[in-house]
Amino acid sequence: MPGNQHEELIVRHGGNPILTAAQWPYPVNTVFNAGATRLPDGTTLLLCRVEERSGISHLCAARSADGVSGWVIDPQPTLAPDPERYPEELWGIEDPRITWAPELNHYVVAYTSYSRGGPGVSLALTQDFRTFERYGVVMPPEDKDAALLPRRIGGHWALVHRPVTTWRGAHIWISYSPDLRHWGSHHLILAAREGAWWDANKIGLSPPPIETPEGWLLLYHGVRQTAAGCLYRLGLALFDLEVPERCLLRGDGWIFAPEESYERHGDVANVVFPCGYTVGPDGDRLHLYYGCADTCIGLATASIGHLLDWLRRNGKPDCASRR
Ligand code: BMA
Repeated sequence: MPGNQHEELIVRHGGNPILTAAQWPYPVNTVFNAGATRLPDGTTLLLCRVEERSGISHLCAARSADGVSGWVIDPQPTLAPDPERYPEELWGIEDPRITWAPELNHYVVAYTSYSRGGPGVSLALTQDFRTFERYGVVMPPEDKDAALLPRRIGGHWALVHRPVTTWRGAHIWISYSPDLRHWGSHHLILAAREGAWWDANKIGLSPPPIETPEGWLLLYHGVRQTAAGCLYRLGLALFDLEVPERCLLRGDGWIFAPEESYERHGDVANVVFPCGYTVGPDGDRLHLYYGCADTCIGLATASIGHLLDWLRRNGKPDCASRR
């Protein structure tokens, strides 16, 4: 392919952005970084991060029959910070990732709870996105970008997350738990690269891992720091289904990056940040919901088969790409 032509694996919806603050039934600053799921009746539910004009975020559900338009937005916050009972939510709750866990007959929402301690990972369980049972902080600060795998692995629940240390960058880890409350067996599963790489120094899980016959497909974001600010882009990696700490393949180049004006301009420029997806009835069509420049919500589609095919052609075992 000549010049700047690249395989377009992730295709933006022509009507983007599909959700903006202007559609909200109450005054807000911005809406972005939404978790997503398809409810049993086929409705697409987005659990949106809503930033108020205080800077504090809460979560608000938006429902649509076709996942594109006709959004019915809750008339008030669906899950608001509750710092009286959960002090870790003092400065708000952000960036939810939703996992349907059949064994629990509940959705498990992993979100960032933000307070004086820094951002940490909290869990809440729900069946209807109207009432929630909070489990509190499961990964203390600084940690975020977490999602639960939908089933136990070797008898334990698995949480992918992104702790930050002062030691050379922020990498993706996995931890295991018998009960969603007590976590251990921590493993680093994907490290940020170094130097000029697009995913140098800081990476994190984007939406929840996608289960495929070939492994857990992980869309992850890389944060490139430049003189003009940060650039958030997306890459792909594949992990073993039964030993998810084993990385099978990792792509070198990014596959999605801010290009459109609504991704390049906003409260935080140059950010594409998917926190959720739904899968079409064919089991292959991915509807990816992503925050654009921390200001609005976009939709893009991809084929899981094409993503896997790209990884087969462009990916390497991770040990080879660690440079
Ligand atoms: C990350 C998260 C996201 C946000 C992004 C860009 O650290 O906090 O919520 O979209 O920064 O500001």
